[in-house]
Amino acid sequence: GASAAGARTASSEPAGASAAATVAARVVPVPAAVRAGGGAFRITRGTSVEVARGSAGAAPVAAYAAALLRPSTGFPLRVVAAPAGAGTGAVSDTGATTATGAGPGSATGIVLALGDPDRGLGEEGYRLRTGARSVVISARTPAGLFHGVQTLRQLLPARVESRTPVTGTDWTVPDADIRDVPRYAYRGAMLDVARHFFTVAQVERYIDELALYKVNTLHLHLTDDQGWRIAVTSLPRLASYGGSTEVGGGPGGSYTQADYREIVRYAASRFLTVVPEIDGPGHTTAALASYPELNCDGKAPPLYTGTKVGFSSLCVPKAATYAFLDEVISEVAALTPGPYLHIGGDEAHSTSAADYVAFMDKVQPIVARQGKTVIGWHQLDAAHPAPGALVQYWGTKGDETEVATAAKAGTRVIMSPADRAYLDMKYTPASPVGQHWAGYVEARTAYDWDPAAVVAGVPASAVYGVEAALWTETVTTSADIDYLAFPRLPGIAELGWSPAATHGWDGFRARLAAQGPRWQELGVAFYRSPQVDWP
Ligand code: TNX
Repeated sequence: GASAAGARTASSEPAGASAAATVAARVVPVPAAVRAGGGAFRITRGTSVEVARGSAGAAPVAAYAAALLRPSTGFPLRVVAAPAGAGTGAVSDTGATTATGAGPGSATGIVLALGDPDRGLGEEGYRLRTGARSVVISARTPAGLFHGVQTLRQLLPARVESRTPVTGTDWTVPDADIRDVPRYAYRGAMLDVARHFFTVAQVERYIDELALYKVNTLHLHLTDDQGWRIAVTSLPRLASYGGSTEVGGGPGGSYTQADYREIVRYAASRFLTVVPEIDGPGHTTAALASYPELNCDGKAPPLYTGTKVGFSSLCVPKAATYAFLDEVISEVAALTPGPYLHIGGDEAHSTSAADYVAFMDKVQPIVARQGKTVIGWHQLDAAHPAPGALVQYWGTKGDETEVATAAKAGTRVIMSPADRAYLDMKYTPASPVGQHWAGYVEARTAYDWDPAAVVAGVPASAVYGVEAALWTETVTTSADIDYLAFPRLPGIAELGWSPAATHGWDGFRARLAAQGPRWQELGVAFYRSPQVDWP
């Protein structure tokens, strides 16, 4: 469980061990370290959300926190700047007394403070301390504060997620002093918007679900055989024709550049980075159908609405292929503030091995010229991954020597083993949606593994993070997304965030059970796995 260090004796509140137990029974991902705080804190009608002195950068997170808590509590939760002269105790203090809000002149309410006096909170860590008069969240960055707010949210009763006031609720934050930093810098979720198209609103709904579990990266699989989903100004037929259908022959759809910018903006407001994927050389029928010159024989194939893989390829020897990729990648890169651009590279079964290498040798420099870091599916390791590139491992065997060799040479790995982290796998043969080529993936299977031990010979230091992937051949609605993602997504999220030493199925299943009522309030139609004792 979370480390239950130094119980304090100064108050009659629970000792450190029980504060840790309370937090470890509720919060996903389980925090790195929990001890006793200065007493429980009750949110009331008079509570404000305070931006600490010198913490102007915390204001957007304060506004977010207030907006999150207002509907269910019905409280005004005014966002205020720290009163002049009032010490919040949040930035400079390292001791218990002021931090708990006990001292005269200390802040009251929910306090957000930028600062890391003890050092070590890094880019995304936070500290959350309760006391009788305040709950203080401090962090070095707004992202850290945001993650701290997600913890605060999960410490409150599940009814806090209600969109209408729940009167008579005791909104008490249990006693705690949490110090929490992520295990991995990259904690992703992929959504395949190519096999079935999902609207901006549907993507934003998923972003909010991801943020609750401290996921910090949204990988959008924007192109595949069945659809091209992002408008490219210089190649308009990609979206207008290539985006005009989907698996099963429905109308498909595509994002305008404004739509995509909106997704990027919304993701950023939840501290998620968007990684766009332009898949190639395979998975490219939508592009090949839109522009005949991309085909070696100059003939456009028909649009494709089935679910086979591995039958399409861009024409590797043609110069037109790279002119095309240059246009696409430069436009997509310009719309994307994040550092990464995913170039796919999976299942290129209709491209010769030599052509595959030649293709990757040409595409990676195009990405680099746009100032982006390449991510590719792990087949890229069989070619020449560019210096600094990352690969995304989606195998199930763990014996791929080319992945180990590349990792030892510096290619970082994002772990998405299909038999663990593929959210499109069915839970059991009875699951109404999903596939099962990588097996059935129950809640425990999705959680009970170690990202550092997936592929033999990959040094633990080469593992950059984890990603839960949701392919959508069988997925058509937000309800389908919710069903497949919950409860497995929080398992992958915990693997990405919590220290390896906290790992344990028994503790996790108890925390998962506590999430059930929260999902009910949020309207998340989750899979009631029989492995979890849902309340
Ligand atoms: C394999 S995994 C694929 C996708 C499919 C998925 C279905 C990977 C990189 N490629 O094209 O959608 O299986 O589970």
